Amino acid sequence: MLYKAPTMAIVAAVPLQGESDLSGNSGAIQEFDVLVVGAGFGGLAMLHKLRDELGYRVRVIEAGSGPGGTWYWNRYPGARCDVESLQYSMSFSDELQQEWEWTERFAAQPDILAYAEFAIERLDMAKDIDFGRRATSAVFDEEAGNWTLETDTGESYRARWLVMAAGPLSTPNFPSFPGLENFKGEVYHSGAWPADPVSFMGKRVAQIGTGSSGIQIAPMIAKDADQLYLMQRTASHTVPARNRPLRPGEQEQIKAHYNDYRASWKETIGATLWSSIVPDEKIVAYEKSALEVGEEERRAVFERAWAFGGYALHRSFKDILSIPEASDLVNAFIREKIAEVVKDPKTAELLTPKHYYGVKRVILDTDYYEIFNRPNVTLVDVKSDPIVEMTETGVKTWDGFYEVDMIVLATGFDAMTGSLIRMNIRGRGGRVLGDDWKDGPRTYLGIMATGFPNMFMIGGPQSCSALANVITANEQQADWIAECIAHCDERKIATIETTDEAQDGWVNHVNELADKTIFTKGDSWYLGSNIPGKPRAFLLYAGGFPAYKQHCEAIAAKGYEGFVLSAAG
Ligand code: NA7
Repeated sequence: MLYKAPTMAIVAAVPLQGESDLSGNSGAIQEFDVLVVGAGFGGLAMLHKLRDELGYRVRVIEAGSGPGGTWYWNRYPGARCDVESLQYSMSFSDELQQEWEWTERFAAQPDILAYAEFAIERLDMAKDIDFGRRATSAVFDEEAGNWTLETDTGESYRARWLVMAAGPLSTPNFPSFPGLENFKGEVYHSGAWPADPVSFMGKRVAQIGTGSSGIQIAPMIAKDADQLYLMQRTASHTVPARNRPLRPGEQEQIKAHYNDYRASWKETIGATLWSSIVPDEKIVAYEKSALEVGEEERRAVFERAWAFGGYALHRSFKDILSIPEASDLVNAFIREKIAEVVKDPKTAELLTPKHYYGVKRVILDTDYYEIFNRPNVTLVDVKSDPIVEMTETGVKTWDGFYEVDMIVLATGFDAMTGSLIRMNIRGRGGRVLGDDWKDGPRTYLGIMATGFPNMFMIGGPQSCSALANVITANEQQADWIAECIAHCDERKIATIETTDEAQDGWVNHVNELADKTIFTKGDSWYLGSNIPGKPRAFLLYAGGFPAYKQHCEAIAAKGYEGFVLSAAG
């Protein structure tokens, strides 16, 4: 098996908690005020806020050889953001938001990566980021009240404050297919794609997985490969992105009033407007229920949303994502759309999602259904005919064998908790975060966990994170954390930690909110159900960005209610 990842650090090879060698490092310990794990957009926001606005000595530890997090690792062809470029951007520096030029409605991975690189250059951040080092352990010293962090390259760092910004979707899921190690061809994972170009030209490729990554990469493979066997377990909901170059004036309009626009986007549940480029409200009928209008009006709205692309369909009616009957109506519409494009009725039927619209992440695609009319693309239903093993030459299912030169795993991530659990994080009394979370994550605000003083999370479980515009959600948390640290330091507070009671209350609140949504009516990475053995628990805060922000602000305003602040000494 030839497996290639962007750097030598293969994510799947990170030891599980408790396995790392805590004794191996004899080098000098580097001291800082704050350590930040991860130089994705969360880590960059944290560095900026703490260093440039508050004057802290900060060091960011990053496994990749450059910034960008998700956009560093997910370099697969076709990777593109599903939030419009003008909204998926950092707000904390006016220079950045004015100087960077977006070119397309939805930015492609190379553009977003270039944007992250531009940001660290423009804001002189690289000098405070240690690239190419994966944090393997973080241990709290109760007596000293500080954290010691170690890396896979043998460095040790110490600081009173620790911020985990390791990314909600950063630990690739490598399903344990028997025999994969015997496969003689190339193997790639979408979430750890090599920096060097991968050619599909003239090859037979088996692609496993049809989530966001799989649906983006499949058309790119299909156009070059001799044969693509697309192995689908569950048909996803995917709608056309209708990506296009930004038109003259669109970017200028936003840039002229960026802060006002951002303020209005933050008022929405996902901190994202369904579109910022055509504020023509006639495209959607958001204030209406899909059930209260007649068939003709409903179809007209669906058709307009489909033609406009992006998440217009999400916003077509107010209850699309909350009422099963409304979801059924969208499903029926999508079924027709698939049947219009895909010529083979059996394939069209297989591609038709059977679950409620929105239970799993709805995907934005470019010409996905069209590939199934190509002679070199075969949809393989690995739900009814599951993968049994990989051999030296291909993929064996119960009923078939697919001889291939390359296997592409687009099998997703151990989301929200995977990266934190794999790090050896030890808090008070040596308690291990992974043990505390064995039945599902437990946090307060998704920002801190009981027993782990002075350790904050950005994009942690039970926060909005991936249910919102992630950059905006990250920035809100970075601001809150920075203010909390400054609050403690001004008052000579040595440690801040959450109480069991506050944490229990938050966990219950998060679960109650989730139970009211459609998200819990199926299986998805939102619930951890994509990873065998992972406890089923809703991993995100489903109350919307404005409510989450309000909670955070109210708690801070009440002197950090639910936290215990202990004075130095
Ligand atoms: P996803 O959305 O978790 O998709 C993973 C896909 O891989 C999905 O189709 C899975 O099928 C499939 N899968 C996973 N394990 C297997 C096995 N063992 N056999 C066959 N198929 C399998 O990950 P993505 O990377 O596409 O997207 C993740 C997020 O990134 C996305 O939501 C955006 O927020 C960005 P299943 O549906 O579980 O039956």
